[in-house]
Order: sequence, then structure tokens, then C-alpha cells
Amino acid sequence: MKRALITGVTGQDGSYLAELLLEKEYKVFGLRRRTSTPNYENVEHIKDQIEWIDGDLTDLSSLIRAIEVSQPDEVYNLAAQSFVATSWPQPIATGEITAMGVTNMLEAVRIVKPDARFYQASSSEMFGKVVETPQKETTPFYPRSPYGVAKVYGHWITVNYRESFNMFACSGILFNHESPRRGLEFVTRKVTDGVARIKLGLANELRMGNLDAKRDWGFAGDYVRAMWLMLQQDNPDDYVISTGETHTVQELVEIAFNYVGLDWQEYVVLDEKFVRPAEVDLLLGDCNKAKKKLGWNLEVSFEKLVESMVDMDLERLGKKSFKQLKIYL
Ligand code: NAP
Ligand code: G4F
Repeated sequence: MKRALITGVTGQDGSYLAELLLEKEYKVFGLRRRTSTPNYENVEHIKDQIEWIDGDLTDLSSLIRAIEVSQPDEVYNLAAQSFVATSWPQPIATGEITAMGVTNMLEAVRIVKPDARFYQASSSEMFGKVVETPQKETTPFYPRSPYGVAKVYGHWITVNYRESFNMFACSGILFNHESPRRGLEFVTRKVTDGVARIKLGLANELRMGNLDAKRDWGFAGDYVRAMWLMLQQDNPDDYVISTGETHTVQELVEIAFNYVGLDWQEYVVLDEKFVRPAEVDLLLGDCNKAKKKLGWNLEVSFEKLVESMVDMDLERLGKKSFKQLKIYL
């Protein structure tokens, strides 16, 4: 039985990855940090199958202990302050968790179990003000937020530990990926939750920032398969994971409102509060390397993804899916 340690297991990706590894009969250890109220929403259904270890990415001693206890074959470092907008008002915390936290994890692995395979959650946000399109593994980085800067550090320290200590360390440069488990502050979930609220009569507007930004959005369940595949190869390497399609935020809004038969222009209000000090205008990934070398492929399209998120939010908020609601409308 293989053993894996996941940091960030209570987050969107951590929960899908834990499901995947449990299906593959791994023994799964999950690092959880102390919170004032329990935060198991994404993993409630598999909570008892995970061995929980208390720790925090900013506390090296807790990470050393986590590696000692779990003795992992594979470590997936998914924990981060991951919301770009928060990285301006909290740049230091973002740096300590999202940048230095990676060094803490790598040190814990190097000290206790240097033969463990290591996955770092790198991000397309590192491409920022993009210098070429589409973006691939060799595209230079130009981050546009404290979060993006922190991820560039995390990326290069992972490459450096691979080259300095011969560790099996990989970075997945993942483009935006979403699901019904996405945090409510990220734009896809904010829109699908907002549309569901409006449809159910719980709200009458949706306040948004920059509708012109373009993102390459995929489904999180497809993306965690790529993480696992990276650690099953003969050699460690870095890979871009993306759909190869880009859409504006406005297109996202249109698809979600159309799905429930509403005109977005009647409800969306532009609010400066959601406009960022510096924007990443366009992301579009070239994932040919991952397709060729990992045999990775997508299963869920953008439209299907948005519609399933609207359905899940309608169900959560109204306790009925839109398909069921339609029967009564
Ligand atoms: P997420 O839902 O925000 O989850 C973040 C996880 O990190 C949560 O489990 C959180 O714990 C944990 N965490 C935060 N600070 C921590 C700390 N100091 N110590 C220990 N754990 C801590 O993020 P996600 O969308 O699943 O993304 C997973 C990773 O991929 C992140 O590193 C993110 O930056 C990166 N990434 C995401 C995307 C994307 O589109 N989703 C794309 C590229 C890269 P709590 O539950 O206690 O808050
Ligand atoms: O959903 P977002 O907050 O995601 P963002 O900033 O692209 O970051 C996500 O993807 C990265 C990978 O590229 C990850 F590394 C990162 O951890 C995170 O998962 O915003 C997407 C776009 C932005 O251009 C933003 O300005 O949507 C625009 N937007 C417009 N109105 C909005 C809003 N974003 C949010 N969150 N809220 C709005 O009201």
C-alpha cells in the first residue's frame, strides 16, 4: 500500500486528490491546520478514511513531524494562501505560506525522507503579464500579484531542490481549475452562487470586477489526475496543465445566467471594489507536453463545468436541482 501526505487537503484540489488516491488504495495522510471552527466541508464524505496530522506550512517542526509520522512515498504540497486578491492586503502572510512554506515542506522531506516524491502546486499566475501566447513550460514568468511572486519562488525552490539534492520534485503549472467545491470568493463560484441566489429569489444583483479578463478554465477533478501522473514517471519534470481554450469573465457570466433563463445584463453591477491593482489579462495554456508524456486528457468542457456548478449551487441553496425546479416552474 502506497502512502501519501497531502497538504491543503481540506481545499478544493486536496479533496479531489484524496478521493483519487483512496480509490487507488493509498494510505492518505492529510495535514490540517488549527481553525476555530471545523472546516471539513469538502472532505466530510471521506473524513474517516484520512489520517489527520496537525500542522502548518509556516511551522517547520510540525512538517518534520508530519513526514516522520506519515513516512510518505509521495508528498503533494497543495496548501497555500491561494486567493490572488487577498495577496495585496496580506502580502507578508502570502509570502510566508505560499513561498517560504514550500521551502519548509522541501526541508522536512529532505531531512526525514529524501526519497519521497514531491509535487508542488505551481500556477499559471506566474505568467502574469504574459510574454507569449499560449504559455508553456519554457515561457518566462512575469508575475502581477504578491501571490504570483510567491508562486514563482515556490516553483524555483522546487526546481532547485531537484537539481541540488537529486530529489524527485515536480511542479505542475496548473491553469485555473474549478468545481462545485471552489471557494465562494473565486470568480466562477461567485458567479454560479450568485446566479443561483438570483434564480431562487435570494438576491437581486451580482457585483463584479473586470469582465474582460480571460482565463483558461478546466475542471479540478481532471487536474488532480495530472498531479498523480507526474509522480508516477521515471524522471521528475515540470508540466503545464490547461484546456487550451480561453474565455472572458463575461462569457462565464453569460453561460451561467443563460443556463437558468436570465439576462445577465439585468443583474450584473460593476463594482470597483473587485478590480485588482494589477491584472492578469490573458491566460491560455499549451499542455502538449503533458498530453504526450503523461497521456493526460480532459474529460469536462467549460460549459458543462459552469452548468454543473450552477446546478450544485441551486441544489445547495434551494435543496433542489435546476432540472427538478424546471418541473415546477
Ligand atoms: P484552496 O481551496 O484555497 O485550498 C488551500 C488549502 O491550503 C486549504 O486546505 C487550506 O486550509 C490550506 N492552507 C492554507 N494556509 C495554510 C497553512 N498556513 N498551513 C497549512 N495549510 C494551509 O486552493 P485550491 O484551489 O485547492 O488550490 C490548491 C493549490 O493549487 C494551491 O497551492 C493553489 O495556490 C494552487 N493552484 C490552484 C489553482 C486553481 O485554479 N485552483 C491553479 C493553480 C495553482 P484551510 O481549509 O484550513 O483554509
Ligand atoms: O477566480 P479568480 O479570483 O482567479 P485568479 O485570480 O485567476 O486565480 C486563480 O487561478 C490561479 C491560476 O491562474 C491560481 F493560481 C489561484 O490560486 C486562483 O485559483 O479571478 C479570475 C479573474 C480575474 O481576472 C479577476 O480580476 O476574474 C476576475 N474577476 C472579475 N470580477 C473577479 C471578479 N474575480 C473575483 N474573484 N471576483 C470578482 O468579482
